[in-house]
Amino acid sequence: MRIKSYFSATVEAAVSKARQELGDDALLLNARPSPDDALHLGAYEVVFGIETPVVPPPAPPAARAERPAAPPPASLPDPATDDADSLAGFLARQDISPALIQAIETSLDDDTVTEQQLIRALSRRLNVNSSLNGPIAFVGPPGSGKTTLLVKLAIRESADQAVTVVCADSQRIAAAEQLRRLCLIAGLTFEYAGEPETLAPIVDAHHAAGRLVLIDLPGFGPSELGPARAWQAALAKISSLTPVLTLTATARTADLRVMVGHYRMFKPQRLAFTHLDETGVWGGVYSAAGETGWPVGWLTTGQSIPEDVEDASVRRIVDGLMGLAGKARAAAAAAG
Ligand SMILES: Nc1nc2c(ncn2[C@@H]2O[C@H](COP(=O)(O)OP(=O)(O)OP(=O)(O)O)[C@@H](O)[C@H]2O)c(=O)[nH]1
Ligand SMILES: [Mg+2]
Repeated sequence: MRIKSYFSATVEAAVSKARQELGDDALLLNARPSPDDALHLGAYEVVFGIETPVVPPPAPPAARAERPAAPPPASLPDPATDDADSLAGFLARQDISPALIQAIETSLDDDTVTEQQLIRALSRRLNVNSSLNGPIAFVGPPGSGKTTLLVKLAIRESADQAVTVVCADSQRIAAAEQLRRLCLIAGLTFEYAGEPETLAPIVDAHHAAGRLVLIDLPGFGPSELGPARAWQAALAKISSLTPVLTLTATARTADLRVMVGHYRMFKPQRLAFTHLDETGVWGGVYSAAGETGWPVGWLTTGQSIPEDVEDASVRRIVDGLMGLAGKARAAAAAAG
């Protein structure tokens, strides 16, 4: 949604100016006396939102710690040509954390590791859980794809159970309004918790009515510890809550570890990874999941709502890690 302000001597005149330019579909978000520095433009300001494609706005550039470019999927170590370091080298090329590389090497304890042994060793450190029971809150860094994931799941799940989307946000009126519009279009029940103390009663009421409740929170930057604490305290009052830490798969393993540290205060019980369409390196996903032990719930692979989301599976993550998905595609393309 694009936001635009109009100023005039009266609210009515400002609204009519906006309607002339934007048409009847534009949404009135706010009307207020003009701030001091805009008084020369008119005594009143009205703020309108104009619908753009039905996806949330792009993340601010600083919000993600991305790799410069996604390297192609790493190939499996070839015992015939690689030296004794090849396993560690292969795992390091996938950006698996040094601690996990060491643990995996130790567990294999053999210089001649077969592909199946490696797959088993990698798989042992992963858990997955995509169940959608009880209230679920999506937490994570700004722009990590929380709202997009929530909407994808809400739409997909609404075929099987009643879903309520709760927007927990005391500041970003436009973001809340955009989510409300999305829910309206998708036929989902929408609730807005504008203050932390309103959140638990809203969630508990919808949960008690037998509905799946999905809670959208804003991302909190490093300087927003105050609001983050307030919302964390609000989440702590919700019974049977599952907080899902939503992270971008394009971030480096070391950066993901820092984000996990920041968001531990929300007591995440699961992980979700987004932007998998933008990287061939799965070491961040693997290391965050392997080091925390938190089950991975979902993987997202694009902006399309609701299509670009899949339930996580150990097989999918390990295949991604070993480049098997790419290999299988290449083999299929060559065959047909
Ligand atoms: N390519 C790609 N883009 C994605 C994916 N998931 C989300 N996006 C895009 O990333 C941007 C940010 O997504 P949001 O869902 O708004 O992120 P957010 O975490 O809710 O952002 P804040 O609420 O501002 O913290 C949007 O442009 C999304 O369309 C994905 O899996 N792949
Ligand atoms: Mg959001």
